[in-house]
Amino acid sequence: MVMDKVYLLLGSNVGSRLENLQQAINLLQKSSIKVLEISSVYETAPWGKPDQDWYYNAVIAIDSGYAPYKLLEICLEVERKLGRIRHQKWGERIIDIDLIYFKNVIIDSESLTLPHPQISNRKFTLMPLIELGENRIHPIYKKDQKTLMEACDDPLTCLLTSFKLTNDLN
Ligand code: PH2
Ligand code: MG
Ligand code: MG
Repeated sequence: MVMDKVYLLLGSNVGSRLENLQQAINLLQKSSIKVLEISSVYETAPWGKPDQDWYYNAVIAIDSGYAPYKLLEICLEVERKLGRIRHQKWGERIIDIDLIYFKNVIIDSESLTLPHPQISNRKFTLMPLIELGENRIHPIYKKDQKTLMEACDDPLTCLLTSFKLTNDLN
């Protein structure tokens, strides 16, 4: 059932953006994370800090036996392996892997907030998310993804591309 899934948002706006997203999927799978579904890739205007290049964003649904903090650690490790250096909040990045939903878990701690606190403010998150499950209910707002999208006033462009990401490691 869709509520049992874990959703990650991938983003890149530095270097070979498509390749960076694919490498992130490959490395997650090498860390024993099963990638079940992959959304389309969107080319998206930078949110939060306009003077940077456009992003490629995609959402993946995964099946991980890991608990939330362990999964977070693995995502950060994959970001490091791909050469991410943290400069500025909302600034440019080779790769960003964010936990969006972890089943129906709600956490609000220093290092992790679940669901991701910005879901309902970002079209670049909602558009790929809707592809993988528009009926999924946000455990705090109690609204489905389509309703969140209709209420979202993010004006930034989100272009559907025809690029494909794969979970096939060969
Ligand atoms: N990530 C950010 C800041 N701004 N803008 C877009 N379009 N896509 C992102 O993934 C993104 C962003 C911080 O994580
Ligand atoms: Mg992010
Ligand atoms: Mg992040």
